[in-house]
Amino acid sequence: MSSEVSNPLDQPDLSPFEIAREAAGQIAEKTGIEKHDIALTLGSGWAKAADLIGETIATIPATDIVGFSAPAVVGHVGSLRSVRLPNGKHALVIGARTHYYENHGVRRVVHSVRTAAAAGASVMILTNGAGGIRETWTPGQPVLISDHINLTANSPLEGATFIDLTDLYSRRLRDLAREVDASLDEGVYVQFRGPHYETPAEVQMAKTIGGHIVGMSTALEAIAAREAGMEVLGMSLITNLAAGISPTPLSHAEVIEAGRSAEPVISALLARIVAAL
Ligand code: 8IG
Repeated sequence: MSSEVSNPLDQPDLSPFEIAREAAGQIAEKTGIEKHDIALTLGSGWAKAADLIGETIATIPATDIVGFSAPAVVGHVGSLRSVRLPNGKHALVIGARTHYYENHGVRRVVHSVRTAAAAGASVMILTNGAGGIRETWTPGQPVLISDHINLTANSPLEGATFIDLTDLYSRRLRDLAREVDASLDEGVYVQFRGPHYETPAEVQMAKTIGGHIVGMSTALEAIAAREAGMEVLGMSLITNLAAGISPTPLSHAEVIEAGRSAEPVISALLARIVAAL
């Protein structure tokens, strides 16, 4: 049935870290850049930042690199880019996200993050499009992630790996982002499995337990980034008000359109933040 070739991450006896090191080696070979200092995962609405942060040295289809899966969503770009920043450092731009709702297992979800760490990145910038719970937020607004609540009932950590998640979303990086744009608000990101959006009752639950943003991607990735020793900056583009917060139903088309119209502004913002790192 499936035409997809086998992925070594699906073999439980192989180490996902070893596969990530192999992937990082392939990236170094194909880009000619031995070390990438920072990495960015660009979610819905953020893709243009790749063009603004520096000079693209190489673009590789993600599926040419071991462990990466083909993207599931039309409109998601499945590429990895090596970008030289104005300060001479190198950024690995990940335009290929595997979502938890794709049911390929959590190892595949966090492979790009582990690969970025193996490629040398000490800062991981995770961006996404998400729903907003705070009534004061409007579609098209970027917000910082201050913390998360992981409602996937899963973890990228295997075995008895106890990792501290205090200050997971680095205060230093959030402060730095606000030096670039003092108006940036922040909130707690709640990761649901998806791919359905929440019911209004689920959004009320998320609000009651302390959430401000609802999404389907970033919490699991952030945990893996912390395990790998990276400093994490999380940013959400509020593409829609969460179900029941807005009187109108959610539509994927509207979400895409909000992302498209906000893209130039938030991508320029992200480029300025990267320049300030
Ligand atoms: I874009 O309202 C986007 N992604 N869970 N809820 C969840 N994920 C999202 C939403 C949303 N909007």
